[in-house]
Amino acid sequence: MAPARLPLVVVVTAVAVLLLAAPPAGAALPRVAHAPKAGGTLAVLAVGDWGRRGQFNQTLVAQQVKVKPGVNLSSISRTWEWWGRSWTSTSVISTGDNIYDDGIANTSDPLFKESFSNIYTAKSLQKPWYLVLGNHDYTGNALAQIDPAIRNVDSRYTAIAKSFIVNSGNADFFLVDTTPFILHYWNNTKFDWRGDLGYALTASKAAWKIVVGHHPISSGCRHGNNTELEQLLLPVLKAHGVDMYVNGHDHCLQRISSRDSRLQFLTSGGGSKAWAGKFKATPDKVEFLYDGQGFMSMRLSKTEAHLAFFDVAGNALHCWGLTKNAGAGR
Ligand SMILES: *[C@@H]1O[C@H](CO)[C@@H](O)[C@H](O)[C@H]1NC(C)=O
Ligand SMILES: *[C@@H]1O[C@H](CO)[C@@H](O)[C@H](O)[C@H]1NC(C)=O
Ligand SMILES: *[C@@H]1O[C@H](CO)[C@@H](O)[C@H](O)[C@H]1NC(C)=O
Ligand SMILES: *[C@@H]1O[C@H](CO)[C@@H](O)[C@H](O)[C@H]1NC(C)=O
Ligand SMILES: CC(=O)N[C@H]1CO[C@H](CO)[C@@H](O)[C@@H]1O
Repeated sequence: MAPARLPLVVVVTAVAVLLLAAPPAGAALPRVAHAPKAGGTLAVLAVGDWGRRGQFNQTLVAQQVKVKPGVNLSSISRTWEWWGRSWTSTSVISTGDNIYDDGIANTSDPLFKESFSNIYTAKSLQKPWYLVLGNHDYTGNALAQIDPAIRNVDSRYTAIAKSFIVNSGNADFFLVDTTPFILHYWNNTKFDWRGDLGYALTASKAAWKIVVGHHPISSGCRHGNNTELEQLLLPVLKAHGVDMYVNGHDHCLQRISSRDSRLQFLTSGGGSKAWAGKFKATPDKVEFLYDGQGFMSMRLSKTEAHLAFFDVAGNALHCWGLTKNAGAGR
């Protein structure tokens, strides 16, 4: 059996190498440079599935960020003490479904201010927001959200393209547009950015490689794992040693360890409406799952990542650490 199979394996490997080594198919993914102060630890918040004019506890989640300096994490673990004391985010990541139910109609749509500018008023949120689009953004005018004119309305709103990279010193964030890969929504291979992503991941020198997309790959919440992304995106992430895949779409907070790679699947989709009360099985290891609202924070030094999920009351629900050498949770 083995010898008969060999030629096929060789061919497949050759094709894979070719694909990975090939220059990007289209234009390379656009980039934003956002490094913290020299030597500084990177502190990033991630929230998803939020824009509902403050309803469904969107406002509560937005306000909890404000009280973070008072959060006492030492009751959870000593490791977290330094983390709790020096809370300052350098940026915010949005995992998509930014504006419900149908995105915005144009860059002057009042819904944008009602669901974004007027809600995220906390001082710690007056930072660049890097956003991916979700399926609900697509049912409106998706292009309006990536139009530079949107920054005349609110200068924080940084979605410079459907897929782009944020170079942030200790970490590179690869924001990718998953909706075109979901057959249910769209079916057009001209939006296949996987070659560009693979190329950029190969070139990345950052300690942490973090890919952000709207749809989950592996999930125990309502939508479950996603066949298209498991087939199309997951192999690229594994081949390039990506540390974390951060997504929304499922309105929950969730950490899952990949069954066969270093990848952590992190869902931060609790920006407003939650409590779906529906769960799916995933073959990966569910480390933590909270069905309600909240957000995620990450602090990244070159060798350590400290992450936590918070609920609407500002409670730290689940904290964990990753180290670069061990490459696994502690
Ligand atoms: C909002 O949060 C409060 C406090 O946790 C909770 O009692 C309420 O059910 C939440 N509302 C919604 C719509 O989820
Ligand atoms: C934080 O929690 C720890 C452990 O419960 C406690 O000893 C400490 O006094 C608390 N600190 C503050 C500022 O509340
Ligand atoms: C933008 O969208 C809003 C909401 O649909 C609409 O009221 C307004 O007329 C639109 N503005 C322009 C310039 O098209
Ligand atoms: C997507 O497009 C391909 C190629 O045109 C076609 O074979 C396939 O059936 C389409 N899938 C859906 C779900 O429309
Ligand atoms: C595409 C895929 O692998 N889906 C899996 C999601 O998880 C369930 C439960 O383990 C599997 O049955 C599916 O095959």
